[in-house]
Amino acid sequence: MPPPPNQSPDAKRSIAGAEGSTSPSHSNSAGTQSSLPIVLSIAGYDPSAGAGVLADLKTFAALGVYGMASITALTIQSTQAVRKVVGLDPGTVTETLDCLAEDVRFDAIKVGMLGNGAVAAAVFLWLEGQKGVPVVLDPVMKSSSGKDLLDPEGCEILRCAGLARANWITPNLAELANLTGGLAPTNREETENIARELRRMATDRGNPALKIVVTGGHAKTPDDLLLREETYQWFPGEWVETNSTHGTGCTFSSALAARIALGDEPTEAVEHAKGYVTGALRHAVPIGAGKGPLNHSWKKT
Ligand code: PXL
Repeated sequence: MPPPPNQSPDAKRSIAGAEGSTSPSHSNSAGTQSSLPIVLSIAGYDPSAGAGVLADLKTFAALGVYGMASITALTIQSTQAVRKVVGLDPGTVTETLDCLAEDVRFDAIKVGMLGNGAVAAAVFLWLEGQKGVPVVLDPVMKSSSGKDLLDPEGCEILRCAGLARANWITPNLAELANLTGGLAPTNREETENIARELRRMATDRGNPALKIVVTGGHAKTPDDLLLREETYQWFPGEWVETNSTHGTGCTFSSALAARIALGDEPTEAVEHAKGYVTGALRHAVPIGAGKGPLNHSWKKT
């Protein structure tokens, strides 16, 4: 049975939560009543809540969408390092996703850490049943402390099924290099060239409309590049001096998914997501002895 519609898909929605409204429904631009957009995160579990589904849910709440989360892998970690990754059984992941999809229709889906090839294959197979739902793929491969968060088979699935299905992909510089099989870019021109190569790979897989956001957060000039169709657009970033950077990529991709669900145009969505992450970095306070989390609730503080 198809799930009930939540709201008209193309309605531009107000940001209920971010504006402080507690109302579960609000008017869209057409003046009709619509409910809260629903955004699903398919990602890993970080018990320190800086990254993974917990960070995603905090981001969704801050940006005024209703978040759901299906876990792909457990990690054993604190702010200091990832000690261990425990992948979930792919059948459990599919069952969870089916269970949710029988109940609601998603306005956007964010895919983050997948852990291994078996889970990645199950997720992209399931996504075949989610036609028309925008998918933001954060191609998570390694933790900032250097632990593998995806096995080689999983990386290959990102390059094939991932590039074929995603509407958006948000690699950082290292992930861009890994996906395209080369070196990480060191300047804007190289970033544009490698992003073009990634787009060519997506086009070869029948997906020329893939929007690529290369996040430069790890560079001293943390500018982001949006490549869509043949157009390159740079979003200048502000360097924030802080040790609280754990989960920056997760937060950016889930903020992007939230803004897409709210009806933003691509440029607007990237601007809003980047602004949200910058604010969350600027308002972060030290937590733990390692790389601490962002302050996801900064809009309320
Ligand atoms: O930041 C990448 C990342 C994504 N997802 C989970 C993580 C991490 C990094 O540690 O633990 C669950």
